[in-house]
Amino acid sequence: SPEPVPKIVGAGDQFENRAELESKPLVLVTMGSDSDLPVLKAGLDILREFNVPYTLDITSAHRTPKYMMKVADEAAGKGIKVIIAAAGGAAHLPGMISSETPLPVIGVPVKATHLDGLDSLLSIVQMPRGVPTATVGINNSTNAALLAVRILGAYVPEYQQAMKQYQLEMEEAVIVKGTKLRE
Ligand code: RP5
Repeated sequence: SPEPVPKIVGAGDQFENRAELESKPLVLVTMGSDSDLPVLKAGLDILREFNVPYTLDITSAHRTPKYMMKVADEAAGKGIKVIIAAAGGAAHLPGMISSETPLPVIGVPVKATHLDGLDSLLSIVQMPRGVPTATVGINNSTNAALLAVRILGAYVPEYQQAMKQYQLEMEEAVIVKGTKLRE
C-alpha cells in the first residue's frame, strides 16, 4: 500500500486559528501604495479560501526603497515561499523585489493612471534575463493568488489537491451555464 502523505509543516489547514495562521505566513503580499489594496482584495479572498497563511505590507520602490529591499532580502529567511507584489504606473516594485530574493515573485499590474494599466504591465513584464518575474493581467490579483497556490502545491500535497478541486468546480460551473443556455 502507498506511503501515507506526510503532513508538511506550513500547510494552512494545520493551523487551528487565525492568529496562528497569520503568524506563519507562506505568502507575502506587498504593494506600492495602500491605494492598490482594493485591487488586491480578490486575491486575498482566494488566499483565504485556500487557507494560505499570508502577510501584507506596503513597500514602495520609490517612496521607501531601502525598506522595500530589506523586506525582499529577509522574506525567504522568514519562511515566505512566494511573493505577490502589486504596483501601478511606473511599477518597479515586483522587479526590484525579484532582484533581491531567490523566491518566486508574481507581479500584479495595477490600473492606477490615465494609461489604463498598460504602463504598469509593461513596467513589470519586460524584465532582463536572469531576474524572472511572473506577471498576471492588469488588476488580476485573483490569478496572482491562484498561481501562488499552484507554486505551494508543487510541494504541499494539500494545496495541489485543493487546486484540483477548484479546477473541477470551475469546469462544472461553466458546463452548467452552457447547459442552462440550451434549456
Ligand atoms: C504606485 O503608484 C503604487 O503602486 C500605486 O499604484 C500608484 C499610485 O500611488 P498613490 O499615489 O495612490 O499612493 O507606486
